[in-house]
Amino acid sequence: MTSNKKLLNWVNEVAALCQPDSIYWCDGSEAEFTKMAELLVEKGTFRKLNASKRSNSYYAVSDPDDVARVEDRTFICSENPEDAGPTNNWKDPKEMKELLNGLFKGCMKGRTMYVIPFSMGPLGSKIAHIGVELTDSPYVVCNMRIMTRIGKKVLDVLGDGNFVPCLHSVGFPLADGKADVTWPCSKTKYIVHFPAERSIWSYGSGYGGNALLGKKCFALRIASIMAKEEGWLAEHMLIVGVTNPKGEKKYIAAAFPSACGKTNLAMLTSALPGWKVETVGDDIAWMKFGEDGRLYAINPENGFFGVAPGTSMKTNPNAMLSMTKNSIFTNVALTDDGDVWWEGMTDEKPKNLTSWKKQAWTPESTENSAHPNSRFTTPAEQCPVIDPAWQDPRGVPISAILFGGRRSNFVPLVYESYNWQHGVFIGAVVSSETTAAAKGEVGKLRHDPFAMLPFCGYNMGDYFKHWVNIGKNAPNPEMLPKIFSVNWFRKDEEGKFIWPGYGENIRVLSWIFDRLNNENNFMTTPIGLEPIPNSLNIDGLNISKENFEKLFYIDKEEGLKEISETLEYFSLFGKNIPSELYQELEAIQTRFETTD
Ligand code: TSX
Ligand code: MN
Repeated sequence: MTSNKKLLNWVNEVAALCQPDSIYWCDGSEAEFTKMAELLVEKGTFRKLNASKRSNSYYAVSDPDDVARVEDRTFICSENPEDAGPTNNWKDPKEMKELLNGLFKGCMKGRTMYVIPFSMGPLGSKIAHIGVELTDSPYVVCNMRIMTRIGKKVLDVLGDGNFVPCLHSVGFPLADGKADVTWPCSKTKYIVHFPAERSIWSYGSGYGGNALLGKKCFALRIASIMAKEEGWLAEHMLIVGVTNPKGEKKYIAAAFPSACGKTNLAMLTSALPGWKVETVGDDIAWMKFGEDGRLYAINPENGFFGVAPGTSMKTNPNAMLSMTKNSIFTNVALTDDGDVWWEGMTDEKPKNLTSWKKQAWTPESTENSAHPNSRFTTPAEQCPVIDPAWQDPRGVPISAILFGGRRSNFVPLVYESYNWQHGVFIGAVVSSETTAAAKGEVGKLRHDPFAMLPFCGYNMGDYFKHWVNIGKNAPNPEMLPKIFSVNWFRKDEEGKFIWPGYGENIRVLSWIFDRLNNENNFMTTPIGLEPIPNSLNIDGLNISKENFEKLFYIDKEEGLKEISETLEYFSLFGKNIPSELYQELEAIQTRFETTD
């Protein structure tokens, strides 16, 4: 299948270490997917869903201890601990290799080792990169076939070229006749990145971002390191195309922390007539300067791995319509007629369900029927509003970058940065209130710079510097995207959301669109450029004048408090924080002190 020496040698080395019973090279065909899915049905991992409800779709539940990314078990093993920085776990690469070699020794006994060549990005795109995942999990193979482009066609493009080696094991060997379980995994978990050799080793988990190594491990952590070294950007961003009633189209990238509705914004149904939003990607953007000096973005993924609860025909009809076939559902609930359900899918709850914990469930049950982090895996091409250019190898030209979080106060509905460097500051100070979807206290403000906190593969201070440098080294500074901050989540005194959000967010996108055409629809404030009165279209919205003003009100006292808190946060990164960010902080302070 390949004569790539590095690949053949590595597969042999890993086989000698992990001792699988057999090795299987994935060709990526439909027939192969079907065979693998049937194998998983036989093992009891998959259940085929009712084909008259959802054709060619499968249902899985995980071990209750293997339901989410394990950030405390995630490591960046750079030579120098400072290169991992204060926001990552670090261990000496030699020590870590020794530890992992111990764990991986014989870990695939009694299993097949699958070789999955995959491309992050359209095959042959100059912005795309190739990886190869070795895994003992057929569940991973099925999900990788939806989430990335896999198989023979990737080996053809790879030729003798280089790739990112991604080694994965569920850490549950079947030695000496040990019986398998429906969701094999291990209590011991390690998600490890080696920046020097650009490789990934993942042990003990079969779930999502821990196991589908093309996504968070490669396309964000390793790619962010490659991007810094090579002068491009690997970001936790959705990409959308927005068309106005005149038929003008612009592409926008946007970074939001988890549970802020990235997938919903990526597939937004416009509440304003004549406006249209189309999806390029919902999670990751790789961006490089084109020959014309503009920043071009690709979605390195091939599918959506979305959080199911809260997704409905009301909140995101395009996501619901995407997953009607050829999809995998993990940790949602199962209906009596062999379909899936989750909290928030319908107003009325089904009378009987089997919960993700395999227990009988009724509306009277106190526990959720679906795990809060339960997921759908579905092909991007099935999205009814997928953008015509979503697979364009050149990428799409980005005109604006949005940063947002969940903030009940202080941060206005929308404002624009004064310039690129100020925009980098806005990205660096993103913080978001925690939700019930994650462990820990609810409603607590957490910093999540650029929504990259768990995903930056190097020192976050150096990452800020890289963003500053992208602006300084831009081939044509005039062509840089404009940078905006958005916040759908501001609340009134009664704790109610002021802004209706969802499809109405097109009103904010339309104001941004006009700014991109250099319309004079803004006024200056200490923190940035806000819409002038009447420039944001709220026709037909049931929102009082006072509440509308509250959406944009900037309190000086709160502002000064934010500044001192930000100073404290920056000090965490010591000398790695670029001086440019301190300049921006000072400029904001001065603007606050000179306005009343
Ligand atoms: O995704 C969301 N978006 C972006 C949509 C394109 N959510 C869900 C966040 C959790 C994933 C939102 N929640 C948004 C939003 O814009 N806004 C809100 C807050 C909100 C919630 C409920 C209402 C209004 C606002 N309900 C009613 O007004 C009836
Ligand atoms: Mn994400």
